[in-house]
Amino acid sequence: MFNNVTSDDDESGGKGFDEEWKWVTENVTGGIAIKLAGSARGHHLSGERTMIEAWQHRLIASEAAPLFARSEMDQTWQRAMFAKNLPMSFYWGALTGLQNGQSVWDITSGALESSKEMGFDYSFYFFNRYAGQIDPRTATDAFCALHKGLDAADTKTYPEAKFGKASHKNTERMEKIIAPFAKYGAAVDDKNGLTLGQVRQRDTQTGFNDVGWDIWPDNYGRFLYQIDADATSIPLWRVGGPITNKSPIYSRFARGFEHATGKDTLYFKLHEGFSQGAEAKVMTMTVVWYDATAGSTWKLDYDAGKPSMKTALTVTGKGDKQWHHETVTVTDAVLRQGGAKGSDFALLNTDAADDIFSLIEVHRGKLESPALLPPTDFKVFDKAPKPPKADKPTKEKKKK
Ligand SMILES: [Ca+2]
Repeated sequence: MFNNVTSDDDESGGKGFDEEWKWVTENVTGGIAIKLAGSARGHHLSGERTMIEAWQHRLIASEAAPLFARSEMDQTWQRAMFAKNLPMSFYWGALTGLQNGQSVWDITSGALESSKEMGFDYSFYFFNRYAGQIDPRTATDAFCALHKGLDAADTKTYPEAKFGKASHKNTERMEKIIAPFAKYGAAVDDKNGLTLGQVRQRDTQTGFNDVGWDIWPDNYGRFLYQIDADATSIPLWRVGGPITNKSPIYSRFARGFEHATGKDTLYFKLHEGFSQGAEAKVMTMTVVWYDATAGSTWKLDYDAGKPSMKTALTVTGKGDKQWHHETVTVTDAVLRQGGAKGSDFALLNTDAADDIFSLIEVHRGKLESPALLPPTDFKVFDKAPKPPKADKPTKEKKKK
């Protein structure tokens, strides 16, 4: 275990332990363990993009010496932002940890004891299903959780000439970035949180923000990737309206069709190594979608090694405004990226009414046990969240 031994490139201001990191990577060939400080303690925390970009490629599908990463959940889960919706916070925190490549998530005994009655134990099962899947050739499962984060530190996507100077304190720039996405549900619950580092965010932020500083911009996933996401689908936030402590976990982020602008298909491909050989394979796919409109139709197609893709599933909406899991097993999946745009799977709109999706999972073979579903009925936090640790009066205030 080499806590804090990181290269200068991976630390802000180049203040890593470069010499030590070089020694460790050259000499410790049997396996290296590191700590990803703060990983999985929330989502849209400042700095998460830099951490993911530094570590994910070393932890997942890497040909180098095996690397292993842990992080623990502290009391963050009892603070205001997390407690806004516990199952939702744990779920998207777990996805952020998985995106980092985090291998082990140590949970405090208090959180473990509360997890069943408060409905967030599902996130631990989800994390465990994927955390050990680091080699695409032997991985049993792949997933893509649809998400867009508006990263104000990204000057390529949001040029300074149009949106203003890229600085962590420039909330005007962040508001300009989020404005065009307000129609898709993007919002800022706590403006002050936009300017904070992740330690202060976890302690004091009171709600969810969809724009942030150095936050993860794309889908979360393992070995399953969406192709041309922004050109073929729209991002969605807070599906079904403002987030409450009872909102389903999936309502936080999604993507969907926008028939009016010709965005009618979500294309996905597996990691190159996941599906090998041209023979027919048994695969099980699960799609989590939001049933917004009665009569609206969509379908799931897959690459069966034929000139055109084959349909695995067709669905017609009832309009019950609920999230549903659709699971289908096929026996003739080839999945060599032979579909449109080099895809293995596609979610297609088959009428003019738009549909919304949050998660697609692929399991090698048949399901050994029924799909584990997040609880729809759980106990909500009945006491006020813990007050921030940092909000003790400062010396400055005491003088007044
Ligand atoms: Ca439709």
